[in-house]
Amino acid sequence: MSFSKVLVANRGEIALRIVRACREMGIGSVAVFSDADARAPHVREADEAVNIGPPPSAESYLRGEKIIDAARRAGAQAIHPGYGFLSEREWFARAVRDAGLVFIGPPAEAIAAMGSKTAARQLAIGANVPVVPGTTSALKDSAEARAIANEFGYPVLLKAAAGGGGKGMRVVRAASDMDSSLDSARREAKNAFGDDAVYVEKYIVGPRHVEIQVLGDQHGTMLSLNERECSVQRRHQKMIEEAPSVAVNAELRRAMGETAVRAARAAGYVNAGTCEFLLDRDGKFYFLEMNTRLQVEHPVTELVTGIDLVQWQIRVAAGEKLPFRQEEIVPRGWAIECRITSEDPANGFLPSTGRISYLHVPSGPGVRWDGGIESGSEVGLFYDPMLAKLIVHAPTRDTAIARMHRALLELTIEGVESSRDFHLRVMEDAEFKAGAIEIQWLERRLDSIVHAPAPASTAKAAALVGALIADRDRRALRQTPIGGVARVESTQRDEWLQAGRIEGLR
Ligand code: MV4
Repeated sequence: MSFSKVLVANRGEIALRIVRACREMGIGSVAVFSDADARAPHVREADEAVNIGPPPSAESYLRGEKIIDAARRAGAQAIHPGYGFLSEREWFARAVRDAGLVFIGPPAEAIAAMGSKTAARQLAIGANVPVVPGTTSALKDSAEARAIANEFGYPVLLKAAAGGGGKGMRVVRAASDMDSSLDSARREAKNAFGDDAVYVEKYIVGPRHVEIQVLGDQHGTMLSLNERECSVQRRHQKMIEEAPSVAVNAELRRAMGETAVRAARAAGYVNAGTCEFLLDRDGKFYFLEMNTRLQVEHPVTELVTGIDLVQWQIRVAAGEKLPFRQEEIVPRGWAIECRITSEDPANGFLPSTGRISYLHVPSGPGVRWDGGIESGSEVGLFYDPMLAKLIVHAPTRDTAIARMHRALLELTIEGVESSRDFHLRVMEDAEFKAGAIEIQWLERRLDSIVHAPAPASTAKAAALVGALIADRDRRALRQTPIGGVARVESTQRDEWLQAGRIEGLR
């Protein structure tokens, strides 16, 4: 059994990713779109499209009942939620099922089981999955918090029970700070989640964020598709992900994979999911939470395992059996992903808006572009600033970094600021190249990375195109050894390339 038509309840690059999977599988696709997305690539590439309302998400992409209605009318048998929006709403998974449709994701019960962080910790402990030392129920007051903190010592971390994404989290370094920290954690948790329940954990210093992709079918198979290294993040937004992780050897990979599979099984999990871990400096790992959806960074896993996660999500949702054995799933080569966002790194990553006046997408060996934009796209403030993901695959980490650097040099985005130059600087960074990264690395190094000598901005190159090229030409000629070839710095080449493309456009 397979589906003949799937509705894609999302937008941007992930909607297009799912439409592409459907097309390769001979499955019809139905896009949904807000008024702001009428001309978006995900709409054009789908077989059919249904308008679901005005630009604000609350009036369009979050309107579950409208989306289910659109699926019914279009004759789709299943709904793929992508990530974000409705993907981890228990009520939506349930409503899809109650409408006689298939939710391409885990059962509503599994979403619920992992939704509360304290419940997920209890479930993990019951499944013999290591968690950070701490409580599994909400704190009564700061006296209780201090008593517990005394047991395993400071610093400790207060976390929102309903939390995720770092909201309602406070590091407490001394007993004297407990009162005020607990107050502010509760306030933030109440605001963000409508629930002020807070619990306490030992604070792990300098860990990496390593997550395990799992994939399960409806017949009892649950596989680990191994790890992703996601430590390069800023304010809980991942910027760069890779697979495998330099910190994980075959033995640790097996141990973390078996642990993730146990956690997933304990939650009654089916379909694709991710167990997040902290990996400390001693190689000890602790389960944090499970993301009950397809993740942004799934392509790095696809490239090193050769398994198309979106296609297998669809197949297992239709009842197919996974044909892989755990022993066959061995990482091949190295994959890196850079999230290309419409943010201005030089300006505190301020979101940038406007019309993409020019887009040149990298290509060549080992390069994958998962994008949701094209020349002419309007970038507004209604949705997430991620425009595209640039993903590379190469035999080793060093060659993957070189390949990503090369691909980023090929990328030109005109009309909005983007994170491109930031990613170029990271690929040139000695610590990044050495793999010496942990969850605080980027925030510690951000200033030096953003203010590293960068290629002149594309806009400047465009404005100065004539004089610039003449000037550079003269300099290059001066640098030419007699009888030799001028050596051209990559930043110079970058300016020329970009200026040339823009000039060609005129
Ligand atoms: C932690 C931690 C250190 N010790 N728990 C951040 C969001 C939530 N998913 C869990 N988080 C953390 N929990 C203990 N006991 C550090 C973080 C953390 C973090 C984790 C993963 C990825 C990025 C992070 C950035 C800052 C803090």
